Amino acid sequence: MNSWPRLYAILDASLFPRVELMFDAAADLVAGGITLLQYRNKSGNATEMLEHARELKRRLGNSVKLVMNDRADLALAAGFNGVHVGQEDLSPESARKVIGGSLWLGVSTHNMEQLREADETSADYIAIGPVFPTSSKANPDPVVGLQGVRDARALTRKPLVAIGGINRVNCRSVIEAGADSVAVISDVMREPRKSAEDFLRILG
Ligand code: TZP
Ligand code: MG
Repeated sequence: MNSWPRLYAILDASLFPRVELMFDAAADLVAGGITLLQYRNKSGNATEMLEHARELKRRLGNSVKLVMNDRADLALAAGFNGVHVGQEDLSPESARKVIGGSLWLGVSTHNMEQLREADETSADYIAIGPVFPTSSKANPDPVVGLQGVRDARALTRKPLVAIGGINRVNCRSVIEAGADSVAVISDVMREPRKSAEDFLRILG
């Protein structure tokens, strides 16, 4: 990818009462211009996650880059483009051993100490957040605010993805604070195609 996408949509399986609705939402996001999509499933088992992931890959093909949340093994098995690990998942270097050199590795951080540490790893991008209050994550860390994004920007040259409570109203301020990209769950899920189009227009 030449430049890191401004909008990183996260497809959270828990938001869909039926899996077909999740696949529809994913297709709508891509129709709205999404080029980077993460599959996140905090309650599914490996079988279900792999099934969903393979189906996403089958339906969306190469029109979007796909990233698996938490599970390096499933990213590889599903033919995804990358994996995203948090502070309680495999360490970045262990995840890297699983996925090898060519898949992307993203790492979540929630404060400057974690960010500095992630910057020393082979991570391809670093996420910082929650920037604003969020209801999409259980037990979120304290919000870092726009100042947290500015501080993070000063500490890494890797692509910086801001996450948490980002919507169409505040996304511009997050990019202006130094993020390369905004990762969004709730504000791209209500009306996926339209919100993706809105975000991309606003982020220009
Ligand atoms: N990590 C930090 S905040 C968050 C995650 C997964 C949730 C982001 O969701 P939303 O709905 O965009 O606030
Ligand atoms: Mg995780």
